[in-house]
Order: sequence, then structure tokens, then C-alpha cells
Amino acid sequence: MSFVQAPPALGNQYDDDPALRSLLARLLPPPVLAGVEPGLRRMGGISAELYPAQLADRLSEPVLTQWDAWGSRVDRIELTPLWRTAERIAAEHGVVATAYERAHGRLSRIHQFALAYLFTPSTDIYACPLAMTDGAARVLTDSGNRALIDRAVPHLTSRDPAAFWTSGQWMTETVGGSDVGGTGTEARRDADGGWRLHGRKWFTSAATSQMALTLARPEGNPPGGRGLALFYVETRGEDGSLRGIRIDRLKDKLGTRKLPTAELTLDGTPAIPVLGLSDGVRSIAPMLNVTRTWNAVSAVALMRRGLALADDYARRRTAFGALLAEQPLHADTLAGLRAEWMGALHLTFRVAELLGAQEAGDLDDAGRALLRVLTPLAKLTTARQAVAVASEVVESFGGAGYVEDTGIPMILRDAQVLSIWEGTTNVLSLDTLRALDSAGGVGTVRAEVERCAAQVADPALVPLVQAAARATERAEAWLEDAMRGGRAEVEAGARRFALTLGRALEVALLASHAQWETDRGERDAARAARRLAAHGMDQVSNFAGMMMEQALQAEVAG
Ligand code: MFK
Repeated sequence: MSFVQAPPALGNQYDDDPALRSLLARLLPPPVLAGVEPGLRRMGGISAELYPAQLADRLSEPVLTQWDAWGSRVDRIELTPLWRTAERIAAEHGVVATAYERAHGRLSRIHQFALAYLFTPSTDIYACPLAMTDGAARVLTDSGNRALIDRAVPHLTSRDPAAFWTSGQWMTETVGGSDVGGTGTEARRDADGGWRLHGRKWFTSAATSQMALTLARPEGNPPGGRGLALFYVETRGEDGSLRGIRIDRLKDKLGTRKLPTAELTLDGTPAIPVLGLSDGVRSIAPMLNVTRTWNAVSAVALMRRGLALADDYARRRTAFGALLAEQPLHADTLAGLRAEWMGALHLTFRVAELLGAQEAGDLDDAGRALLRVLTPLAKLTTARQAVAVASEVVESFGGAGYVEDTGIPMILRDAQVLSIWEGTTNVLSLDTLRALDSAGGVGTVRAEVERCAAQVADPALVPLVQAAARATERAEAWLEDAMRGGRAEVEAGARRFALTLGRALEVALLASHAQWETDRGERDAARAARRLAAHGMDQVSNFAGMMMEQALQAEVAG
């Protein structure tokens, strides 16, 4: 009889995740935790149940039909079966609605993002339309545009699958996804005094949404981001046909292949200005900050999925006479990945905590500044971690990880998008500089690291928060020095600078949580925090030192 390897399997993804449960036990008072836990456990069960369906659905992809048999242009997109299921589950379980119902006040974002974290890995990136739906609900609610709020927000935040709408976020054009100020779509007045959009959107995720927020330049406006305006679009008329929109094709992407990402031509699309006729980039920014938080949640969720599978496999797979889980080097490798995921989890949920407090009107100026800075830092840091962790997860399965029908390669392909969409690592590093500028400097981050350090007393944890504080100080010193060299020098180092701050925050937040766990006799977070700190934080002085060494070597050689 030949040997057959048992595949990895998943249990309830809430019960099996002590790091999430420990985090929620600290963040949520016992009555709130008791109230939300049954729903989280249900979602953890759904996540495990959907995983085999996700594997079975592996090869199906959305299909665009542009013409019917008789020559009429129809532009219909057929979604994959799992996406249709995911839409129903998302609505019924309030994966967006929870944040707007605000049943737990300032803690509602923590509840919502815990649901999203459990929902995301088994639903083929259905988190993308949910992220944009959430962002659109936020922008519309904040806009004060009563007609649009009354029209759309009840749909975007509905728990009834029949009433639930998703929203697109159409920003990217052929000039690029980053330099949005170059948007070429024009908004022209029609005979009735309404607005019609004309242009080409080059990369629109979730083209099947009922509405979208998009940018266009009202005719006669100047170039650049300030000349753009934010518009609301309903994609289909009452008869179901697209309103002045042609779907030119679906994108052939490295990953997220279930997402019907499309190129669109807007040819007289009726649209309504959301918030005046200029400053479109500023108007859509709250949406970006919400979707970037979703991006971080998705990064943590994909890391968790990879690790859940790798951990389970390590307990089933024997090599060289022992289970992988019992082999010191394999166990050590997985422990390193676990530390990265746990650091990312704590940074991401700190953003969720602050966002919830802000939305509940419970955040002071310093808290708002911190949220503004932590949002790009969490997005860029966790996205890079997700790609690295997903790559190691593939390797932890050996050859099986490289074989498509194990479902493992999909994790890596999907993770790779997280550092690109919603702003690349470099764009987010520059946004961090912009955010620090408005927040009054690195002191915002330093204060957060100090807040964490003040909670730590265990002698094994104190050196970790001290190291995080030193890394933050070095980043601050680097910035001051680079600013003397000019803008180009600051921008050139912005990524190393931002990653230093992101990693220092992760270590500080994880260490302070570890103190809370230690007080309760648990050491998981302490082990992970030590490990994360050992992976390193400081990418500015190490780099500066390396450059100096290279310069000296070149001088000696010369
Ligand atoms: C799985 C879940 C994830 C969900 C995935 C969804 C997939 C969807 C696929 C996509 O749609 S990806 C496309 C997303 N596109 C981006 O993320 C754009 C990336 N580029 C940037 O973020 C650029 O930095 C930016 C477009 C903002 C630069 O444009 P500008 O016109 O050069 O901006 P400028 O002049 O710096 O800023 C304009 C105003 O906006 C300023 O305010 P003021 O007018 O008051 O001075 C900025 O402070 C403000 N602003 C910019 N970014 C902000 C912001 N305010 C708050 N938060 C921000 N993040």
C-alpha cells in the first residue's frame, strides 16, 4: 500500500485562534464580549465550513458576457458560486452593518473587524467590495448630503440580502493608480442640468456593485486633484441595464481572480456630486482610510489562514521519523511567522479601536492625529508582512505548497495584491509623511510607544518596549537629519522610515498586550513579542550604517 498524506483541515476559526480571543478579552468589557462572542463563533464555524467549498470552487472565475445572441450589448458579469454565497453571509451577519449600527458604541469597529477577519479568508476576497461599501457608507454619512445618505446608506448597511448594496470605488485610470490627480474622466452638464461622466476607468474592482463613488473633472475645472470632484453613480437603471457604462473587459490578474475587476468606459453616465465641485481627492480620502484598514485586516486574516493550515499540516505530516511540529527547525520557522502575524494583528486592531472611537465622537485631537498616522503605517507594514508570511507558508508545505490543487498557492497570489491596491508601500510611506506633517511629527508615534511602555513591568518585556522606543527615536532622528538634506532625501528613505515605525509600534503594542496576558498566567504574546523584536525594527540606522560602511570601503579601495 502506498502512503497517502492527510491534507490540512480547519476547525472553528474563532475557537482555534487564541491570539484573537486574547486580544478581544482585553479590548472588550466582559458583557460586550459575551454579547459578540456567539456571532464571532458562528462566523468562525462558517469560515471552516466554507473552506472545502472554496477549494472545490478553485477554478471557477467570473465571466463577462458583452453581447446577447441577437446582437444587443448586455455587459453581464456572472459571479462565482462562492461569491454569491459570500454576499448573503456578509449581509446577514452584518459584516458592514455592525460598524454603523454601533450597538457597542466606540467598540463597534473592533466587533466588525473581528467579524471581517474571520469572514475574509474563506470568501475569495469578497472583502474587497465590502471594504469599498464600508468606505462609501462612511464618505456619504460624513458628506451631509441628505438626499444621497437617505438613498444609499440604508442599502449599504442593510442586513437583508435582498436590500443590501455594495459600492465600487472607481479611481484608477490609465495614467496610474497612484497619481489620481491626473484623472481624465470629465463631468459635463446635460440638458436637464444634471451631470454625465465621460472617460475610462482602467481598474475597477467589483464592477457588479449597485453603486460607485468615483472622481471626475467638471468641465472647465483646473488640472490636478483639486480640480476633481467626487461623484455618486448608480450603475443600473430600473430595467437592469447599465447606465451609460460599457464593461470593456475583465482583468487577467496574478491573484484575486474571483474579483470581477473590470475596465469600464463611461459614456454619459448619470452622476451626482457628493460634496461640491472640487477637491475630489480630499473628499474621497475618508474612504481610502477605511479601505486601507480593511486591507490591514485582510492581511492579518490571510496570514492567519496560512498559519492555521501550516500548523495543522505540521501536526499531520511526518518526515525523518517525526511530525514536522516536533522538528525544532520547522517549529522555529512557524514561530517566527506567528510572531509577524501577531504583531500585525495588534497594530491593525489598534487602528480599529481608534477608528471606532473617532466615529463614536469619543476621540480627542491627539487620538485623531494618531489614527491618521497609524492607518497608512498599519496598511503598509501588514501588507509587506502578509506577502512574506504567505511565501513562507507555501514553503512550509514543501512541494505540496507549490501545487495548485492544494489551494496553498492562492494564499500567496492573493496576499501579493495587499501591498499594491489601496496605495503601494511607497505611496503609503509618502502618505505617512503627509500624515505626520499634519499630526505635528513623530511625537505622535513616540507617545503611543511610550503609552505601551508605561503598561509593561515584566523584566522579560521591558527590554522589548525599550528597543521599540529606541527604534522610534532613531527614526525621528533620521527624519530630522534627512530634512536638512532636502525633500528628495526624505522621500528616498520614507519607506525604511515608515517600516521602522510600523514594526516598532507592533513590538510595543504586542509587548503591552503580553504584559496583560502575563498578569493572567499566559505567555503566548510574550514569546511572540520577543521573537518579533528579534526580527528587527530599525531600518534607518542600519541602512545609514551600511551606506557609510560602503562609502568607507570604496574610499579605502580607491
Ligand atoms: C481587501 C480589502 C481591501 C480593499 C481593496 C479595494 C480594491 C480597490 C482597488 C482600488 O481602487 S485601488 C485604488 C486606490 N487608490 C489609491 O489608494 C490612491 C493611491 N494614491 C494616493 O493615495 C495619493 O497619495 C493621492 C491620490 C492621495 C495623491 O493625490 P494628490 O491629489 O496629489 O493629493 P494631495 O494634494 O496630496 O492631497 C489632497 C488632499 O487630500 C489634501 O488635503 P487638503 O486639500 O486639505 O490639503 C490631503 O491632505 C488629503 N489627503 C490625501 N490622502 C489622505 C488625505 N486626507 C486624509 N487621509 C488620506 N489618506
